[in-house]
Amino acid sequence: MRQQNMDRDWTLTARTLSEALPYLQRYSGAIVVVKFGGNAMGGVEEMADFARDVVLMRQVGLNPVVVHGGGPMINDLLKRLGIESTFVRGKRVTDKATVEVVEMVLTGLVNKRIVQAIMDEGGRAVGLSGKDDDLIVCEADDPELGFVGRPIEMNVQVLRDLFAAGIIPVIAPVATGMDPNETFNVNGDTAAGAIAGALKADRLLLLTDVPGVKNAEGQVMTQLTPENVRDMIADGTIAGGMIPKVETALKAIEEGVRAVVILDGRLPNATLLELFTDHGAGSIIRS
Ligand code: X2W
Repeated sequence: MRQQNMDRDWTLTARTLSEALPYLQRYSGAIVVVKFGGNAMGGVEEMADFARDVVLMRQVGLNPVVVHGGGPMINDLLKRLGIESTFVRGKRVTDKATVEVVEMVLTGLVNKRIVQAIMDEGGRAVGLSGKDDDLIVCEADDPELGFVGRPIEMNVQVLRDLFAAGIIPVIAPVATGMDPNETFNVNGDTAAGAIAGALKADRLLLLTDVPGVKNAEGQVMTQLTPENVRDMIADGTIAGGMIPKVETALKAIEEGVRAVVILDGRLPNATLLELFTDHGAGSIIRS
């Protein structure tokens, strides 16, 4: 319906769309893996905003893949069940009882919430875990961590089949092992990196709750090479929770991902800002 609404600069809306054309052309057919972390999810509104951006990506000819986390949601249920949980080097120590809760929360609650949000925005989404079609096969990462998996074999054909059908895959980071009945808990960033690497994705977007990779002065570095990142790890500028993220980025680039972006998923339209504007968002890492 035509509106004479003067509250908003509609000319600007039209110009923004027009300015996005070169980006839309550049990314046509591109594979973009988006890691949506539990801390970036926020409430119902933030989830709907994220879903709308992913549906828009698909609508303009990209092939988005969502790989999600859900650490805070796993913590909630473990707490309600009275199961203690600890982390070693950013990964959850996962015993038999814990891995059952992880699988229930990630492949059930969180995965279906995201699928539903994408459907509500008019897209088509199918939820999978690493077990479906043997998408992610793992071995134990470290005996100290129990059932935490490190991906050793990826079977991404199912994702290509979904792209061809116009369907957005939504992946929970739970994997199968070499032995029957094995279940592994995989760090969400690790799973997203392995999927992006196996697909040789054009972009891996790691949505988190910090603005990007910071230098020693605390400023966000907008562009980094893998060499810069290695130097910043060696001299201690990159520390703590950012280390697993940048290590995932380096590995993904080695495997053939063109660029990895670490950005704040709580920013409105974070993914669109990164993909379709001159402004960009967060820190881009590429050779
Ligand atoms: C994670 C999987 C979920 C995740 C966990 O159990 O919390 C390991 O630590 P976020 O929200 O992205 O942190 N797995 C091995 O990665 O969630």
